Amino acid sequence: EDGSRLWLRYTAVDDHTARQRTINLQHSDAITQLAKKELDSYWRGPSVSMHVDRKAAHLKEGYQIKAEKGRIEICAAAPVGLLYGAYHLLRLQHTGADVHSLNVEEIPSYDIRMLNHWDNLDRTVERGYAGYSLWRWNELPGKLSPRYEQYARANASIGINATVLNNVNASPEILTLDYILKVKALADIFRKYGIRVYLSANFSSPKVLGGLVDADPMRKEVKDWWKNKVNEIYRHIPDFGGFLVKANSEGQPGPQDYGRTHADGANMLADALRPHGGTVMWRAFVYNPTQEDRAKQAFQEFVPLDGDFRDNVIIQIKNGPIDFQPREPFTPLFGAMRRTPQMVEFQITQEYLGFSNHLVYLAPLFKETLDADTYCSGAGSTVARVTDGSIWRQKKTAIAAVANIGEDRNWTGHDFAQANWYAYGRLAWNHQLSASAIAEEWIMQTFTDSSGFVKPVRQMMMDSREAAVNYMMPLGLHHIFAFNHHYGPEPWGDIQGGRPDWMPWYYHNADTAGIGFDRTTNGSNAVSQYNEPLRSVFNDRQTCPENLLLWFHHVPWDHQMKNGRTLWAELCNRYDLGVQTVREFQKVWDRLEPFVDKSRFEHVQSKLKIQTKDAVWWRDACLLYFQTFSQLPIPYELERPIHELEALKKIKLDMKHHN
Ligand code: BDP
Repeated sequence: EDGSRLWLRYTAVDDHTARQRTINLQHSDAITQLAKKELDSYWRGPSVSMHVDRKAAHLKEGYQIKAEKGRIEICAAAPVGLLYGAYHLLRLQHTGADVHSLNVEEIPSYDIRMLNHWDNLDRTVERGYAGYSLWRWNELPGKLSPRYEQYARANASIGINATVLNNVNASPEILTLDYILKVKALADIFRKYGIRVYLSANFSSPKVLGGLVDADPMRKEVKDWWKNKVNEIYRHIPDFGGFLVKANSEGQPGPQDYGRTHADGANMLADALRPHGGTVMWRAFVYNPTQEDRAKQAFQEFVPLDGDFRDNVIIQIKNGPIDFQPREPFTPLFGAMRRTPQMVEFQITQEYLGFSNHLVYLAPLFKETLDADTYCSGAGSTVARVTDGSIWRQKKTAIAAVANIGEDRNWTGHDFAQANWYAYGRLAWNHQLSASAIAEEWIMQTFTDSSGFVKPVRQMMMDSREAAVNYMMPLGLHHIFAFNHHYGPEPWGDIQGGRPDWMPWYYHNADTAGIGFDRTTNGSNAVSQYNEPLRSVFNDRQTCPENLLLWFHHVPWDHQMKNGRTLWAELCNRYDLGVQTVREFQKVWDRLEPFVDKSRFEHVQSKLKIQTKDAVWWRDACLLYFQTFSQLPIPYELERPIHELEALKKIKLDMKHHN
């Protein structure tokens, strides 16, 4: 057992079962054939007939399933809907559901349900913790790894229909003909699974590849270069999805290099893609080392451009205003641009959550953002509804997440990190699903359906994100990671002459008076970017949710929390609770040994050991360091630190960040 089968552990039906039922279809296209093949091989229930009904267009890529009188019918508006319907049936079968009486209608929450790979052409993966890239560029297009198809199947089984193959810090080389042909080879495999390929484009490509003097989006030569390039791509990949662009961000080139706006840059690409039906995902992850609070910059940059973007541009916005922290409020840009399609970008790879060493189930984090109310159009204007087209019409809706997939046999490094890929796909399909229900179906398909296993593991998963917040950055603390690799704690971190907005002190502001970032009307005034009532709620220390307190306020050490503790005592208790919760996870897991194969049992067991050690490291580092400001004892009922602060400061991890 090496974890490579993910949640797809269907066992082939025997001849006898196969003779009991038929799988009928009225179409012979490749996708419908594939749906039939999956059911022929693994379906143990009643006979199934599948048909495409073009009149059922409201289903988009969704489907209806009706089961009655010993027959099942799947109806969809497009063949891919039948494939998703087939996987729906197999999921029901493997989670022990009744399949004899069904009346299901599923319509996806988003049109484009996308993974972003931060994979470089040398096969390193930026922020990847599961080995080298899956894409063997050196072997493509001639040699095709069997994992390409397995990857596509896993994605299709949860409804993912789009993939960006290369890093947002994009090498221009991806747009050379050599690479286009390699990409085509992958696109040809993915197509059968309903997946379209997209690429990250480097804004300077016309200069670097085309030899033009610049990449100014208002110049005719530059526009023509992109048009020709896009036409060339579509000649080889007729269903190419479009471009993802990181521009004028962290050193990447962009339209502002030529005094142009983000809209000018995005529109130029949108115009080149439009005749082919392609889309531009233009990222809002922009910030500069200025006096302005980093958390405010994307909003300031993009809101004035509302209405300036073509309708095949979608602004791709990270869930939080800083950067995929263990907890952030939602980015206030959501809902602030009424005439511009927006989409959420999540991070599945655990850059800030213990890499592939920590068990952190991310669905609760994803849900927290999707369910957050922006109040942009009255109460109930959640981020989910702002982005899924139900508040403001948009031509196409989308959602993206940075993948955690690599060459490791188990795909994601940690066996439980598979659940984050799975959960993202399920939520992209249906953002109404609960984190707990998704965990449960994942566990049943990946391990076993014994309730003696499912219940405690589901609980452990559901508690895991809050545990990580507690032992890393409770009460709204953020970005106090070690420089560059972002694995361990480094609240003391400071580099002479380094960018302030990359230094932990910029974010925690600890001093003898207290700790936290004052983003109130007296401070950076980031609260003003939120709609009422949030603005007032966040602005007042008494009403600000305590889990975001130090995000919005600089709070005195003796501030009284709702439970009566002082801030300092609460901070100590939170860190300690994080450690104790992970110790509990170890106990839970060890007890479950009889339910799990040896290799996955031991693998997870050893990862939990690392997680527990790291949690203690985080707690000791943060409390000992912050204690130098608070000058207060760690409450005596709590476990004592086992490290010396000076020794912790000397830890240098050999983790290079490939950029
Ligand atoms: C940060 C990562 C960096 C990415 C950047 C981005 O540290 O490696 O390039 O985000 O999203 O989280 O562009």
